[in-house]
Amino acid sequence: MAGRRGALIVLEGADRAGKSTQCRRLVQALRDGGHRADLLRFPERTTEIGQLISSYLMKEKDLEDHTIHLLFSANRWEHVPLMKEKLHQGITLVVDRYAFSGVAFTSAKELRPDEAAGRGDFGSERYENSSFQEKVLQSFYHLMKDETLNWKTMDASKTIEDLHREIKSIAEKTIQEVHNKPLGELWK
Ligand code: Z5A
Ligand code: MG
Repeated sequence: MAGRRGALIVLEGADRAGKSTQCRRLVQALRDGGHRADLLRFPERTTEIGQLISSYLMKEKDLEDHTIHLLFSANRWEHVPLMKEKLHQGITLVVDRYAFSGVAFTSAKELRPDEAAGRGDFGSERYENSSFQEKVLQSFYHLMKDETLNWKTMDASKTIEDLHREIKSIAEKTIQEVHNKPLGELWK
C-alpha cells in the first residue's frame, strides 16, 4: 500500500544458532504471505570489502583489530543507501547479523585478546571457539538492555519449525506496527 515502509528485522546470535536457516525461511514465508521481503547478510562477502573480510575470517589474511572492525562497519555502510531505499519502497529487510555483531565480536576481543585465536573444535574460521562465543553472548545480552530497540529472545534449541513459527509471527506483527513510523537511526 502506498506510503507504507518495510520493517528492518535483524537476527543476531552466536555461531550456529540457526540465524541463516531462519532468515531464509522467514523471507520465503513473508513472500508466500504476500509481503515484499528481501534477505541481506553481514558480512556480505561479495563486495571488495567483503572479500577482504572473508579472507580474514578464513585466516588467509591477518588484519589489525581496529582495521577489521572498520571493514565490517564499512561493509554495512556500503549497503545502507540501498537498504533505506528498499525500506522506503515498502520492502521488509530480513538481515542475517548486523551492527550488533560488529559491537559484540569486537568487544569480546577486548575482554581477553589472548584467547581470540587458535582453538579448534567449533569450526575452522576465526572466532569459532566456545570461550570466545561465550563472551560474544555476554556482549549481546548487554546490547539487549537498549529498550529503544525492539529485541525478542529466541530459544535456539527449539526445532527449526517451532522457531520459524515464532519468528514469523513476531515479524508479521512488527511489519504492521512500523508501517507508518519514520525510519529511525541506530545509536544516535
Ligand atoms: N562478524 C564480526 O566479527 N563483526 C561483524 O560486524 C559481523 C560479523 C557482521 C562470520 O559470520 C563471522 O563474522 C562471525 C561473526 C563475525 N563469526 N563467528 N562466529 P557468518 O554469519 O558468516 O557465520 P556464523 O554466524 O558464524 O555461522 P553460521 O554458520 O552462519 O551460523 P547460523 O547462520 O547461525 O546457523 P545456520 O547455518 O542456520 O545453522 C547451522 C547448522 O545447524 C545447519 O546445519 C542447520 O541445518 C542446523 N540448524 C539450524 N537450526 C537448527 C535447529 N533449530 N535445530 C537443529 N539444527 C539446526
Ligand atoms: Mg549464518
